Amino acid sequence: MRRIFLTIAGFLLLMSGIVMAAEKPNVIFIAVDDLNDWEGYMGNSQIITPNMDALASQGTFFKSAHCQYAVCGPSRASVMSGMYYHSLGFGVDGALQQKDDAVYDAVKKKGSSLIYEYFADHGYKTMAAGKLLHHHVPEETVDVSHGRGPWDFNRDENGNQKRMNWFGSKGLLDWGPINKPENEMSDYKAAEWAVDQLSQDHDKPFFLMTGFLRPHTPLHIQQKYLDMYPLDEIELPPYKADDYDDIPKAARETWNSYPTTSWAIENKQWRKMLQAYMGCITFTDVQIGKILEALENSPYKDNTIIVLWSDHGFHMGEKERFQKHTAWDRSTKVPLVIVDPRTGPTQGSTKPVDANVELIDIYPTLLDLCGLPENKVVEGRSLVPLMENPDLEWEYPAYTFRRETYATVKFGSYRFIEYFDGSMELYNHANDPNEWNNLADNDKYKDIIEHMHGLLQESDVILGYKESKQR
Ligand SMILES: [Ca+2]
Ligand SMILES: [Ca+2]
Repeated sequence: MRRIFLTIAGFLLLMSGIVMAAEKPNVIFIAVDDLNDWEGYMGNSQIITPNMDALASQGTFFKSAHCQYAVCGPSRASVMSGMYYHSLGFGVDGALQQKDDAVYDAVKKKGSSLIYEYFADHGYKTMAAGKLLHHHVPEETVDVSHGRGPWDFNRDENGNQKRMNWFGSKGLLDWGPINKPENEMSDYKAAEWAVDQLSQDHDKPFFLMTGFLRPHTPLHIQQKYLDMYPLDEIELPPYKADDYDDIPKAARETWNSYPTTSWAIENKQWRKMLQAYMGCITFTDVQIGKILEALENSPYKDNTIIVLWSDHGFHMGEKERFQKHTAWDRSTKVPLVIVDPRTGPTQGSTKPVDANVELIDIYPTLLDLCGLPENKVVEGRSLVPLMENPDLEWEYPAYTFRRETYATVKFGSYRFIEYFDGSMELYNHANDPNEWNNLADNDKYKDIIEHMHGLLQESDVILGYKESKQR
């Protein structure tokens, strides 16, 4: 009798465990490569992104989310670990660490786990396609992997990469139509794979990751996407020809091997570059739309959290530049959307969150939303309070660091930057959203500069900065 009772008790316990597991929400985790956050981007800008717009209107759109390192590999290491890049032991000395295995090992050494592994340890099935860490993720560390497809290039008849416009010494920045069918693009295949996962039954809650390669360069995309943006109708981003007159040498010389805006204007390429970037974004939006539609038509639609983020911003001619790497908002600021269908939008797209947040906040936010125990090693903070109340006072700084180059902080309406030679920049976004007027030499802002310098001093970010400076 006792034995039967125990068996029944065990059965009930098991059932309650299954029910509890079934109640855990699924997660769809979408990374987009080099997607900047042009103002109005998720709403009414010239870029055609109906799917990302719809997603933003279903949840919380963070208008001032910042990456912790404005280049792919280190930023992704931060997002996936929930830690500042230099806290992982990288970024201060040695080469820029871009290897997935090295990031994986570094996180283990800190006694932590990458975000999907943490979910796996708490009963989740993990699935991955595309670019997540710098390449993908170590395939043996996820339950199901599609791997990552190759970069899609326009190619000549011999299969060699065919450049159409830019013949600089390095880098992938080129733009124009690709002579490859859409369904052979790596991103297309990754989206189809994710759609397929959503059509299947899963016996556990899932953590489904898809990382898109576009709009990362080369900006090669099917002609039909370019045709959506007639050249003469393209609105150029804000540009000030003498913007560099008031910034330090270190700022002008932050890594860049790409054409300048002056070059693009002189050679009548700026609109073509914008057309290609926007075409690549629309192509990616179509791929994202497939996943959202598959979710909508699946039994998972009411119990699946979606997070969409980009690894860093991207200059498209603003501040005399193309590409990333800089300490300015155009490089550090990214689109971040989190949707929880169980609560819906707090106040929807009409009320985006203005607070400065960091991409390392994604990790603890997802744990919070899914009711998983806190990971104490993680350095970000849960954004759930902001999802519940977009107007909440949120007086936290957002830091970005670049090895041997700069440390920067966004705090309130101010952006403050310190370069390794001690030179500085200060901008007030309240009246200078383009960061054109450097206030660092203006005595009126002495107290603010001191405060911002103090924030960098206090933070772990500056530790990396200091050590690096001594080298
Ligand atoms: Ca990137
Ligand atoms: Ca300026």
